[in-house]
Amino acid sequence: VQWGVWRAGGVAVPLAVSHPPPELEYAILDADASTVVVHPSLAPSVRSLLDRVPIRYLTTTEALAHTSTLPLPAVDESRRAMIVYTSGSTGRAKGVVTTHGNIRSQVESLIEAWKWQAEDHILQILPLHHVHGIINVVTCAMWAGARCQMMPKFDPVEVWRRIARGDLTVFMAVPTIYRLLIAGWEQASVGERRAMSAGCRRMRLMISGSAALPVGTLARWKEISGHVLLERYGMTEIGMALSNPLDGERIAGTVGTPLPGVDVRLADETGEAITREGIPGEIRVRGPTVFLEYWRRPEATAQAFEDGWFRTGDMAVLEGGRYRILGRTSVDIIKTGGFKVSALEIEEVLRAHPAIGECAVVGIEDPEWGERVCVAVEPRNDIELTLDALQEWARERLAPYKVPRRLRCVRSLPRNALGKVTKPDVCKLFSGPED
Ligand code: MLC
Ligand code: AMP
Repeated sequence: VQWGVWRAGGVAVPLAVSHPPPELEYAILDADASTVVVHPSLAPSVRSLLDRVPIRYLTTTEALAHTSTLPLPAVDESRRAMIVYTSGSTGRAKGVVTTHGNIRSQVESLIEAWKWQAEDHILQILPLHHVHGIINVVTCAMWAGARCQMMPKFDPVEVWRRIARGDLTVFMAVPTIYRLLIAGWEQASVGERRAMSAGCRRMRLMISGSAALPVGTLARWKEISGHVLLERYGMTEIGMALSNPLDGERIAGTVGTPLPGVDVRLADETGEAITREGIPGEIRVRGPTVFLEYWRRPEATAQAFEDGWFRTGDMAVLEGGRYRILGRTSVDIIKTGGFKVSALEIEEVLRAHPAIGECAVVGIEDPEWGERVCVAVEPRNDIELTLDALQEWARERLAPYKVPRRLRCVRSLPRNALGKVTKPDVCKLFSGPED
């Protein structure tokens, strides 16, 4: 569907199959979609959503049966190609617009750096509404003429079964997935383990990204698979920017050097470039891989750049010519299972709950998920609130990975002298044992 939309000169907006109706509706309306194409299995829920809005609706079966003889337009590289929705530190999710030229640059950079070939064979296990799955895996594979096998939902047992067959050459995942695969390997019998590890050894490349790869996960994966995971760093707005080398030493805890065609630098608070090693700064990125705009948000687009450089909001330091990520400039951005979520966006939705007076969402460090979404609540009118009830309510309104995993009810949230909630103190509320 995506490549058909592109050939017809349209803009493709990948949606998440896991999202509840309010999240889908937000993206469909915000993107000004003219047509929604859905697989028949998802048709009932999406159809009812579109009853209220005049949008053309097609199932994939209908789309395939539709044979048009209209001539295809010439598609200019500067034309908009894709909008991917991403959470930021302000307001609701923003649509990141990339042009055909941006996508070509992102893909060519990875094909060169990681030497994609037509003989490659990758298993696609990631969600398709984010760049890791849709650009790094699917688009790179198709561009290289490689084979891309789609797995609709990640399942560690099924992934290991496919790896053990021994015909995959490249694998890409987020750190949480490697953790889940390690747990799957450890539960297998000795014979199964041998076949699983042998399947890994037949691959030429295994990559981790989208969140910090814990050094322990890297070490354990090496014991199991024989691979030192290639860790790289990217973002929806810029595609991939930094990568450990394909050939040469991969250093644990670092994300390597700029990818081909990507300009990267560190900047201090005044925007001045930092050239000395060991001094922390914000990662800034420039070049043809960088997105065009946030859809219909010219102010947010303007604020995201300084002197032509995109401000990532990630802090890093240079060590021996390689970048080490230190964290983010905003406490309100949470990375959980490789998904970026906004604390402010979740708070806004939760405030509509009848038992919530005020709330504060934080990301609490977690060995498996990177961070877990946790919420501290001031109950409204002393109505009792349980985590189960809150989750059930939230699942109907928020993507599954935005649903809080822990809840603390407090008489009043920690605040500073100006009455502003202090998030570091909110984090401390979760330092005790789980409920
Ligand atoms: C799920 N669970 C979580 C959770 N998500 N617990 C805590 N935090 C989370 N975020 C729990 C559920 O409650 C459930 O528990 C169990 O895990 C299984 O739930 P699930 O919904 O079936 O999870 P699953 O589908 O297995 O999802 C896990 C995952 C997924 C790791 C496969 O998070 C994933 O696909 N992550 C990849 C995200 C990604 O592609 N990001 C790229 C963004 S682009 P119980 O107890 O009920 O069993 C980007 C740029 C770049 O970042 O650089 O790439
Ligand atoms: P997204 O906005 O969903 O595209 O997520 C991009 C963010 O993921 C970046 O801004 C980083 O915070 C984070 N990220 C991506 N790769 C890495 C990595 N290798 N190490 C640490 N953080 C990463």
